[in-house]
Amino acid sequence: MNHIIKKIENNEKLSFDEAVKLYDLDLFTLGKLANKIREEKFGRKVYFNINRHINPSNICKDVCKFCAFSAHRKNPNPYTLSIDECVEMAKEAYKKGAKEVHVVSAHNPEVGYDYYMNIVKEIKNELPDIHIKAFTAAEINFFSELSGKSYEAVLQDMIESGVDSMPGGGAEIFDEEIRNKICKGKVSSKNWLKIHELWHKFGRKSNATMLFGHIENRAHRIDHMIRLRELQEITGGFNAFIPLVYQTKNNYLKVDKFLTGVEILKTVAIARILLNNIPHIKAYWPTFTLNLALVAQEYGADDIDGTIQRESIQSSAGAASKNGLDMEELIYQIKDAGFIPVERDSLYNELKIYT
Ligand code: V47
Repeated sequence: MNHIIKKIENNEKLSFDEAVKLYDLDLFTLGKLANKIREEKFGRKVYFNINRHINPSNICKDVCKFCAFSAHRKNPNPYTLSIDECVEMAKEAYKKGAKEVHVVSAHNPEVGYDYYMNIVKEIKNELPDIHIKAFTAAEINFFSELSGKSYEAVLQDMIESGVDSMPGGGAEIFDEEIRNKICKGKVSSKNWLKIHELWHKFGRKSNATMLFGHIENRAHRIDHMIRLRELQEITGGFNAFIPLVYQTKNNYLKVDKFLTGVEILKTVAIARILLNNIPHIKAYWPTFTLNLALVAQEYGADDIDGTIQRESIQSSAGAASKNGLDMEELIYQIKDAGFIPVERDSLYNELKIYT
């Protein structure tokens, strides 16, 4: 184990086997190694943004077992927002200080390709200053199937419509066997990575998620992170890695045990160590709980996401993010945990430091 620790201290790249072994370290040793990297990069800063999630429809052609958002037997409330409703939500959020809208939808084939592009176009027309982070690689794969256009053409349309950056959703777990069990038929791992690679080649930034705490094991998580590390070596286009803790309610993917806090924190710390080439590690508070997301800042994370205002995907499965979080509360909590809250924009430019 000592030679692995030495490699980390010397900033050397770990192999797959070495990375899996990191889980055998105790939490404090791992945390110390991860925190050193975090503090060298960002000191005691914790980044957050003022944002608003917009989820245009919950009608989905896909059948991911972990999803409680999609309208199905357990959640029989299908909805599709009109473009005007989406624009109104963005305007209302902007008035409250939001700098970003985060648009992610279920894959609804009935509304057509233009519906998705027009949501972005209309928001951008009304609010040229707001950053639009929109459409996961899973949606882009769906748009390509729906329209018959290539990934490049879809991405080009997104840029012309006003999308600024891409969120990291749809990655789930790259291991093909697990992926087949939890979200068969959705974008393949290879294509998820391809879409982000193309987006980066257009000069744009994106995030990368990993859904963990279901039927995957530690080696699957390491494999996932290494595939991201390899793409980042080529493009440098990922801003943040976001490990999403699996929420267990109202869906069809049953797990015996919820992840322990220790396992979650170890995974954050390993992400910080392994993904040294991705600038930010986000402990997304809705799936961590705010308390654990703050503790995770001592274990390698430097970001907590934002105020969110409204969120339907994870909250449908049990996360406490339905109505977002008040900014004053977020700032208070970050300070009380001994960190410096820094409001950032979507590309991590610092907007305000709350000393
Ligand atoms: O890919 C679905 C996840 C993701 C559950 O880029 C679940 O800043 C936990 O893209 N338990 C979509 N997670 C959300 C997403 C996202 C979220 C936060 C920040 C960013 C970013 C992107 O939601 C999906 C899926 O992995 N999800 N169901 C669940 N039961």
